[in-house]
Amino acid sequence: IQLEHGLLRAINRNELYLVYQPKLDTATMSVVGVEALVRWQHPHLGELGPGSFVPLAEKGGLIWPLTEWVLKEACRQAAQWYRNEALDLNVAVNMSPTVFAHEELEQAIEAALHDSGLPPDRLTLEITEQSLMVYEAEAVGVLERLQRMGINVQIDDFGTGYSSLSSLKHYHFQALKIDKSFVSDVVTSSEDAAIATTIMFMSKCLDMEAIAEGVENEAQKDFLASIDCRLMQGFYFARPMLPSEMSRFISRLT
Ligand code: G
Ligand code: G
Ligand code: MN
Ligand code: NA
Repeated sequence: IQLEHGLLRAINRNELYLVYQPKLDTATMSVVGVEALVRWQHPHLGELGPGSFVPLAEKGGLIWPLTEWVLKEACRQAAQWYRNEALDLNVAVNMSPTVFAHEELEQAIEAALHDSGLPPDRLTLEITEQSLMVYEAEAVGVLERLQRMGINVQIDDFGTGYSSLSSLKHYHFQALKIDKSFVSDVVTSSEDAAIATTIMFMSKCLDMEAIAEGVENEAQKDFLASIDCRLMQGFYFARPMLPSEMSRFISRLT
């Protein structure tokens, strides 16, 4: 409860900040986008990760102001990278399921794009399968309108939810993110290897991309490459970093 009170203050006092983790096309070793991940520099507790306050925000009704802030800041940063450093990066924001019930969601996204000048096709929303299930009625119309504007939608943690296959019937997503729980043992577990291979095959048949998350070593990368998975994200390539570190990271890749 205390952390919750603090969160609203944190948003207003700029105690939150975003770090960004690259998503790479490993065939060309180029960055295809970055995922924004929120951090809280707490005045007494030090740096907090999203695991310690995002679930609280979801329960306590503060997820909306948090999401609004993240959207605004991520768009601002992406536009700034382009203007100041000629870095043309697609930025992805994680969306909690409950924000799809918020009537100001579309307005807030449009405002974040408009105020920053970021083109809609440089923004990606990472949503979970739960968003499609719990708020189905709301989410359908909202997602379709956002996609028509050019915004990308990717399914995060794919395969760990409940509604995966039926949701694929009704929507076209830009990409499925293969959850890191399948990637971590993909080399040694025949089950995980089968799941990753199947998600790859299915995404191809459905004309969607697939991005493997949580890639931590070369063996995982090589296995994924062997099943034609080019898009990867994980500590093996890069940890989430501050905006000021991105340009150097990218220039070292080439
Ligand atoms: O950065 P880290 O690996 O600790 O992230 C942990 C979890 O927090 C992930 O599931 C991630 O999707 C989630 N997360 C990170 N940033 C945000 C955010 O801005 N909004 C929401 N809703 N979730 C986030
Ligand atoms: O749920 P979501 O996919 O948004 O979660 C992203 C989280 O995964 C972030 O907290 C990020 O720090 C974490 N992450 C990113 N790459 C790796 C990795 O290679 N290994 C592990 N264990 N976690 C990772
Ligand atoms: Mn994510
Ligand atoms: Na994920």
